[in-house]
Amino acid sequence: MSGTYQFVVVANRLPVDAAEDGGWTRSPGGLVTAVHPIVRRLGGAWVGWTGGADEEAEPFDFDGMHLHPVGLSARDIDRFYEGQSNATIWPLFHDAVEQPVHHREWREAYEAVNRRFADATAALAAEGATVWVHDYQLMLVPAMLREHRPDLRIGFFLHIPFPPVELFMQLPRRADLLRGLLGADLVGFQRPLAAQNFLQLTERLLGLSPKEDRVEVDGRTVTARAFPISIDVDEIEELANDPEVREQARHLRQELGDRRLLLGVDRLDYTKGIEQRLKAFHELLRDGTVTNEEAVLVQVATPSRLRVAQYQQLRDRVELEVGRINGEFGDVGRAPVHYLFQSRDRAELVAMYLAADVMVVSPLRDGMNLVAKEYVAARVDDGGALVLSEFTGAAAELDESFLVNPHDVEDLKRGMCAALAASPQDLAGRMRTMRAVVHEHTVDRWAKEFLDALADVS
Ligand code: ADQ
Repeated sequence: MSGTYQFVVVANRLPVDAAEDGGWTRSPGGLVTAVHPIVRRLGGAWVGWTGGADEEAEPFDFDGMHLHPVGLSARDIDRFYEGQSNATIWPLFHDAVEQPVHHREWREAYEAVNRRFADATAALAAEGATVWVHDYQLMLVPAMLREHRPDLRIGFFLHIPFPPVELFMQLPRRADLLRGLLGADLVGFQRPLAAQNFLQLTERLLGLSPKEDRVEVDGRTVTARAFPISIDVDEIEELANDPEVREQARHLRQELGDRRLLLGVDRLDYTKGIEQRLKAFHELLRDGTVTNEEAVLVQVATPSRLRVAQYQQLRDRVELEVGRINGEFGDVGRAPVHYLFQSRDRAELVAMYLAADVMVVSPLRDGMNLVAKEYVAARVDDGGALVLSEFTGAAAELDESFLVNPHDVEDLKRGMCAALAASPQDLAGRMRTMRAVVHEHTVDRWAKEFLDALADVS
């Protein structure tokens, strides 16, 4: 059975959020911003979950896209989303910085939900259509789709890192997952090393013979290549030039007095190195390298995956550490750490980026990290300093930042101090170079390069 859509995007979430008036609004975020115009231009469809439990929403049209919801029950959310996706695959693919948890029922739910996504997609896609599947929640979809619809051109993009062979080998039913990805014609990764890991694994696990960026499987060729994702630079720059946003940034600086502002902005996730950042700042205060009169750390942490045990424990540890630092070094009306367990809108984020002297991005492992790129795009004044973990995909492009190893607190402290001590001329030079990189490589270009390559390889 085939449908009528020539282009179908398949992602865990639909590109919309439920609005208060019962309707829908477009979700924020680079992926949606980049892919929406393409889907709209091609009159395409998007298959994904609405984010609610047990929802049997009917397909609907939104801003030129046909949206096809896949309903998840409370049990699916528990096992497929919070379990297999976020407590097994997510930690394992991030260097196992938290212990991955393995459960048979989770794997079964993952397979069943992937099957539902694949079936919905197979029914929507026209003969010979292009399908673009996204991310670690849906790694079985390419093979499931190809089984029914060998006529389709299938691309897959992984937003998170792909682990080294030895780590991937820990996964129960690991070959199934690998075969799932091999259903695609083109498998895209953030970094070349991830593509290499994937190709090596096809040799080690399935006895295939990868050559350069390709591997032959079942008489087909699968290409694996890096397509580093980026951001909507124009959107960030527009906000950064908006007089209201600039006023907000000035106001923020005034509120904090003449202290230097260090900033962290992340989902509250153990891969983001928030604890390491706090520890480094704590030690700088303890050593007397910085004082509460001189510097302040603002940490914005978006609530994320709150029902997963590892995230609840992380929240407790982070809040304990913030309390400790403020208790030890704070004063009435002057706390060294301002911790916001909140999501902020884009304009407010950009105002914070503009106000920050030092942006600290310290993940233990991160596929790309868009916050680092957003900070650079926001600094239309060429000001500010970026401290960036070597373990992010972004580090390969933003090598004029202060690169640090966040596993080594001493090195993180060194990076933060170097950024605080650097001269304005040095910082402006670095920022100009990084801004040129981000300008050159936008999220539109990323989407175009992936889709052009998909058209070429298949
Ligand atoms: P994430 O792990 O979610 O993405 P990141 O790339 O930093 O991480 O993107 C986060 C986005 O959320 C940014 O656009 C940021 O502005 C926004 N955000 C973060 N904290 C916020 C807050 N408190 N309030 C409002 N907005 C906030 C995954 C991978 C990354 C990869 C992306 C895209 O883990 O490695 O870069 O997908 O592929």
